[in-house]
Amino acid sequence: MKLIISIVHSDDADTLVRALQQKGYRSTRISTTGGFLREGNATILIGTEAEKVDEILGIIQENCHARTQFVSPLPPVAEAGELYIPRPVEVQVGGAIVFVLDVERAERY
Ligand code: 2BA
Repeated sequence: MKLIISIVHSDDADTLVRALQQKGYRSTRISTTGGFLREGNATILIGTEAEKVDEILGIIQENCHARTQFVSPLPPVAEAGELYIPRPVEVQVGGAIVFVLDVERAERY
């Protein structure tokens, strides 16, 4: 048994969960926040048999898209009279960050 943890853009999460459901895969969506951008994203947990992992990774890849976002860096400590003009920095986010973990035991009561 494996646990797939996938961090995706909030806008892709519903489509991904629906696509998984259509193929018969159960999932759980958690609302999370990225440490760098400090913006909302979504973490999708999928418990599955080891032989299904590749198909699920394919579904994630199909439904999650990379995006470019701009971050405004924090202003440095400025001397009196200095003018700081922030220049947004471009970062590429996603499509999806995926971790595949071994599950020692899974039960459903
Ligand atoms: P954030 O931490 O908000 O990061 C958003 C994007 O900012 C990242 O996209 C990356 O392109 C950039 N970035 C992150 N840290 C950076 C840094 N120290 N310097 C420069 N640029 C940086 P992704 O790599 O696609 O990550 C998307 C989201 O996936 C992340 O949102 C975070 O929530 C999660 N994530 C990524 N790598 C992770 C990891 N190793 N462990 C746990 N969560 C991770």
